[in-house]
Amino acid sequence: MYKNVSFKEITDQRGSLVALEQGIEIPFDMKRVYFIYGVGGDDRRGLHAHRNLKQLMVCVSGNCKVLLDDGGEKVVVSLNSPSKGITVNSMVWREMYDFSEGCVLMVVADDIYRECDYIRDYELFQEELKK
Ligand code: T46
Repeated sequence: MYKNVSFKEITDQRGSLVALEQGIEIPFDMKRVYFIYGVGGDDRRGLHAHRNLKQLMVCVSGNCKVLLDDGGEKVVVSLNSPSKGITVNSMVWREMYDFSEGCVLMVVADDIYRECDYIRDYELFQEELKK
């Protein structure tokens, strides 16, 4: 359903740097990067699954929680470091919540934005899992 990933931090007296390279830290062909920020602490985002999309999620600032649900198991992952993230497979329901002030969630995706890849209804998600 998901995998924890850690990135090398290059740190000196000026601070730290993390680099993500396709084929090394990013285990798929990268087609899109987007950022989610300015989310209120009581707001919940996601609430959908993707039919095909694979993604890498990293909180590059602040922290948030991600509920992942493959229809059988549910797990909650805390994203709280710019040097740690998760890769999330297709057909996983996700909900992001508990965003800290100043949280910036970076997501790298293996495809461009296609609304037809989204399943935004939980019952439909369960039905499609059975196919
Ligand atoms: C995901 C989680 C982690 C675009 O026009 N282009 C884009 O690349 C994206 C991602 C979204 N949009 C539009 C579609 C909606 O009108 O931006 C609006 C907000 O998107 P959405 O409500 O899907 O945002 P989240 O935060 O619920 O979900 C997003 C991603 O959409 C989704 O793929 O896995 O973050």
